[in-house]
Amino acid sequence: MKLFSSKKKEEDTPKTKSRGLFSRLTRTREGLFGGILSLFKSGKLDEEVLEQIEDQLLVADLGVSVSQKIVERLKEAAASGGTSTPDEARSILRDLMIDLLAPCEKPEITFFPDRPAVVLMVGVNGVGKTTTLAKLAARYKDSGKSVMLAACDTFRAAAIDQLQTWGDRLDIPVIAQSHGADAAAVAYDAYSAAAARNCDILLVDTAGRQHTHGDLVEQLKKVKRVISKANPSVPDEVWLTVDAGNGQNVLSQVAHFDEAVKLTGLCVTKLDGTAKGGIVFALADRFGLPVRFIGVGEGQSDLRPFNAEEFVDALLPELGQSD
Ligand SMILES: Nc1nc2c(ncn2[C@@H]2O[C@H](COP(=O)(O)OP(=O)(O)OP(=O)(O)O)[C@@H](O)[C@H]2O)c(=O)[nH]1
Ligand SMILES: [Mg+2]
Repeated sequence: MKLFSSKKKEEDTPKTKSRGLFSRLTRTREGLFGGILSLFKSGKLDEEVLEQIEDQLLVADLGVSVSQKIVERLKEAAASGGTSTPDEARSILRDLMIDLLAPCEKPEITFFPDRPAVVLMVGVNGVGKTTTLAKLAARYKDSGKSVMLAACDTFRAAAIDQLQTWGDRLDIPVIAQSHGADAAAVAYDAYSAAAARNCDILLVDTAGRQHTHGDLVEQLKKVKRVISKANPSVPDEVWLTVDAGNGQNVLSQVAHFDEAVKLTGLCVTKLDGTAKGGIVFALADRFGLPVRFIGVGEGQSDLRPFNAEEFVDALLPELGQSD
């Protein structure tokens, strides 16, 4: 077992400091909600306009069920005279969107005085698991927690180095073995090391795997099983990272991973680079799992705790801004 730790901490430069969520969600906002608000402005919400709104919602990956709910609600409001101005229509849409997402707001996790909390990060290849884990490590460290990382992606040759580079940058210890080692054994050792050092939190990186690949999913189950031999209460959290750009595909990823390892939360990444941010609504509607954090860039500070109101306000421009 290797225990890496480095002394040097890179200062946060102004470039890596967080910018407003509004500026990060431009593509989804412009691709979707700008168009809807223009439709609101065009006048009455008649059948034709509502159909166009539904089409826009579907294209933006909100999914059939959410799109229908929104259109039904707008239809009801229109029938009772509640959408006679574009502002009223926007406000109804905003409230409904917040109501859909609010049950998924739960960024906090439980810490324990006598043992590390354990978060197992899972997901398909390349969605941003390792980067998200590193951003989380930075966040917990900044809030005064002692953090340890476990390099349980022993599958991809460069994965251990990638996590180690983050560990060096953040001055956070990384527990790793060599490429090809048994990921479950690394997880077990990492928990023992984190417990021995009285760490507050152990963040476990795992290899990307297709949710449809039986053997790889079995290996992941083994990681979960073996770490629980070190302490039957862990892992406390199993979070699936999904790339928002994958659109509707993320729904089957969630279903498969949940069945295999019982998810306790989602991290939705790459919302900065996609017009498919509407998938967060489809996820909320279909699974109701907490959306813990959202990724809005590659930098260390580009991770936000998910907040329904903030998210909706970043997607839905004020009417004066939608032109
Ligand atoms: N724009 C953007 N890029 C991101 C975000 N999160 C991760 N990335 C980038 O996505 C790429 C893949 O990220 P990784 O963290 O290596 O993904 P992974 O899921 O660990 O990949 P595997 O371990 O190979 O399965 C990297 O270039 C990251 O910088 C995000 O929120 N926004
Ligand atoms: Mg990775």
